[in-house]
Amino acid sequence: MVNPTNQSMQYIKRLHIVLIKPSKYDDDGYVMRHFRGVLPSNTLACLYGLTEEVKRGKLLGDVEIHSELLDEAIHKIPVKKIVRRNRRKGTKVIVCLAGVQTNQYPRATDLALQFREAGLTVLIGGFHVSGILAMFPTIPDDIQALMDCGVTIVKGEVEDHWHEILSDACRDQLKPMYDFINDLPDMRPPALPMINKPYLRHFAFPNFGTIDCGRGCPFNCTFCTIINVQGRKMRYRDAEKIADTLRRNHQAGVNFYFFTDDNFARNKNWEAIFDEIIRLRHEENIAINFMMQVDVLSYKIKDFISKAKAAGCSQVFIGMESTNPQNLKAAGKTQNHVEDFVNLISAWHNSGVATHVGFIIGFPFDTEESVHADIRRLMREIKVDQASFFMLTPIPGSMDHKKMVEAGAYMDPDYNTYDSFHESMHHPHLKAGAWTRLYHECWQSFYSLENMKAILQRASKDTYGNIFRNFIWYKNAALVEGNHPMVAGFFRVKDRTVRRPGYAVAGRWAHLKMRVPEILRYMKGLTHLLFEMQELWLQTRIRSSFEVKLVHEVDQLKESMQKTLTILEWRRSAVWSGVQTLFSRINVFALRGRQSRQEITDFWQRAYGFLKTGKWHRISWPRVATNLFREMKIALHFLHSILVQIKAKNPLQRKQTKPIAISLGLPNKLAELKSVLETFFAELNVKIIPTGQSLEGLLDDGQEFLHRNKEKAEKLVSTYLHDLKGKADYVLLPMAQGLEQYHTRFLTGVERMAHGASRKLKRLPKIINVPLLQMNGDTLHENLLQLGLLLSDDLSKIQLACERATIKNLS
Ligand code: B12
Ligand code: SF4
Repeated sequence: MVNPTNQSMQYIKRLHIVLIKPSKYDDDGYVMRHFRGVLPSNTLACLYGLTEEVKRGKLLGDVEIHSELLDEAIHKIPVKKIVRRNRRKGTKVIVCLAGVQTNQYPRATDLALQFREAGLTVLIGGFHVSGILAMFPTIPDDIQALMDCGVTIVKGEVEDHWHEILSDACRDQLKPMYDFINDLPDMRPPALPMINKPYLRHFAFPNFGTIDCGRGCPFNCTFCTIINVQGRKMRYRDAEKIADTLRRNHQAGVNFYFFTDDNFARNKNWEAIFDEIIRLRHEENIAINFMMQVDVLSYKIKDFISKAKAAGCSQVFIGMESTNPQNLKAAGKTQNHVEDFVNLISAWHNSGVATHVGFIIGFPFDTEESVHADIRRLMREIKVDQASFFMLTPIPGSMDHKKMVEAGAYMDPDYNTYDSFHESMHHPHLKAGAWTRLYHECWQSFYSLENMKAILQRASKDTYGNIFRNFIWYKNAALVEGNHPMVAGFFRVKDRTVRRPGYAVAGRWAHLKMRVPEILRYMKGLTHLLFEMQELWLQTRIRSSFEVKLVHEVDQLKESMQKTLTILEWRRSAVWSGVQTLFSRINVFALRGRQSRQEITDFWQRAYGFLKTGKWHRISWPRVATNLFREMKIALHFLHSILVQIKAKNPLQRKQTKPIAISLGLPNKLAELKSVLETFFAELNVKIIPTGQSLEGLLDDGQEFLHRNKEKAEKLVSTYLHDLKGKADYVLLPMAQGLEQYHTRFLTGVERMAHGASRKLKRLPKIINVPLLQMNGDTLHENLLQLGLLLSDDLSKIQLACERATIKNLS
């Protein structure tokens, strides 16, 4: 082994910190790597943030600091290039193997040894070394062997010590081990995780960032390592600092987050954090969305769900683990009460937040039958939107692992299998192999077409896109690629030359012969998945707002038959709807209510059968052409819906709120409605733009003015709308008191002028002509309801908005 280059600090001009998050080996000894990843590493973001802080504070004097983030799940580690860089005069490279989990430890060890052989400074940290060293008084042989080779082990969190470690590294005075496990940092002062744009570009959604807003968990689950590494005392970050980071990241296009706290519901600062995020949304128009991990009791915390939703939470991951109370008791998960599960899921669901549960297979009381029954319960009774399945694993750092070591129980000596989708120990009721099969069956049943359909049919407009997107990710990972979604990405890459020691490196030709059929199989799987997802989408897709509104308008029409004032309007809207329906009929590109692609699939199967048996003359070629056209249509609509869902998450590309302009030139009586409307719009997440007094003249003189000064009126309307161009999607023109008899004609006049103006100006705000006449009672409620239908497709939101607006302001 070569000694580290003996440069003393004064000769070091440049320090290159290479932060590497190692991957793991697959069952054939290839490194698990994907063309595009799904989740960026928060450990890398944390260490990058801390490094930039050292740099900014010049804590290493004049040494130039460069950092590089490499995530082996998506990057090939350029070992030779890194080594070459270390040879440059005045440059020192330190390799930090970061956030190493147990299943990544074998790969991390191999990388560490390669870099050490080349004489580089190497450090290794993360949950494996921290966990195992926290639980046992002696250093395990494999870690000792690494230390003997000159690798520095970092046990615990480094927020308060990063600059010391770097300075020791620069002086070649690194200790064999740094132990901070009993010195848990206060999370308020240190720098926050920082995004690195070039790194994020390697992910399917580059607008995705991570932040740990807190660490620790007060509970005591026996399979968990968190409590033994990050402690049971909750620590949290400062709400304002989080808001600053979100603001900065938003400018860089990052607006979707995974808050990686193991249990956000126990973060003592949750309310301040949510309040800050809500403030950002409303006061600075910085709207972010996020997912987070919470516990089963989260739904009982006052205001937690409503504030989470208001802050932009779109999905929660809940450690449900099992629906068998005996299992939960055995795992020390005593806070999970099975009788809470239904209430928990419906509480989040009713708020429009998708629920994703973690479910562990292989607890002591699990049998094949009981697990199948549990999954059925999960799907039919508890009705979760998504589930991730894991095989129980004795992870070093957990109480389970410690007890098994002490009892001398069997555990797989290869840590590479400790990834929660391999059997790494024996099970009392599940035989080797049967356990893995059962685990795969859980994925298959939960992600069956029927269950996905049931889930999407009960999803709201808020959650549909998110759940649908996750289904694609999960099905692709678990059932097409055969991996756990949490280690998967898009399109597996296998580097021929980088293989686990003990596995032969295949020649180019042999590698190609292996890879080509593999890729073809993958493509076939992907095509099946695409058709299945199209079918799912056709059967469950959220109808266009036009379709939804039409149904509601017809219902409302029946109710408003007695109301002379609105009847004309409803009639007009029904005629307009008719025109739109007619248009969709003659539009050959419209999907026109297609509910399934089954008929097309059957046709292709029959045609393929004829082709295979040489009866090609029996194929109807005109139908081939029609079906090809239909395929293209479905594919385009499907693609469009996916793109819309992706775009909808990015406020840089699409506004999150629907601004609405309200003419403030209202007669006094209607001005009193302002506060009612404000509450109403706030619930609907619609922003109001005050529009000045420009239409006052029109409204004061009403109908007469339109006739007498047509030209002037037209000009007024046109300027008014032109001012709003690009600022508002709608203009609300509440009617003046006393002008009831002119209402419809007046609005028709204004609308006609707006149409005239819109021909010249293109894409002007739409005028809403729901009359807001009465200040009290049911009429206001009804009118608000009508207005809500025009502005939102979410019925539950509309109802809530109506209730709040009327009850709060009129009582
Ligand atoms: C988020 C997360 C994920 C994300 C992915 C990561 C991401 N997007 O950031 C997802 C959901 C994909 C995931 C998946 C899995 N995860 Co996970 N995950 C976490 C979680 C909740 C947070 C990670 C994090 O950001 N921590 C904050 C960082 C800053 O902490 P840290 O990594 O420990 O780093 C600090 C120190 O350790 C130190 N440090 C770390 N490395 C280095 C290196 C050097 C040189 C130095 C000086 C310091 C240093 O400095 C950091 C700052 O103080 C942790 C639990 C936890 N609380 O950490 C589990 C955890 C890491 N995951 C775990 C596991 C087991 C998995 C899975 C195998 C399956 C599963 N059961 O969930 C998969 C494997 C996927 C994979 N290959 O990564 C275990 C790992 C235990 C172990 N010993 O192996 C943990 C601890 C949770 C647990 N169940 O006990 N995970
Ligand atoms: S609730 Fe989750 S984070 Fe907390 S101890 Fe249990 S498994 Fe660990």
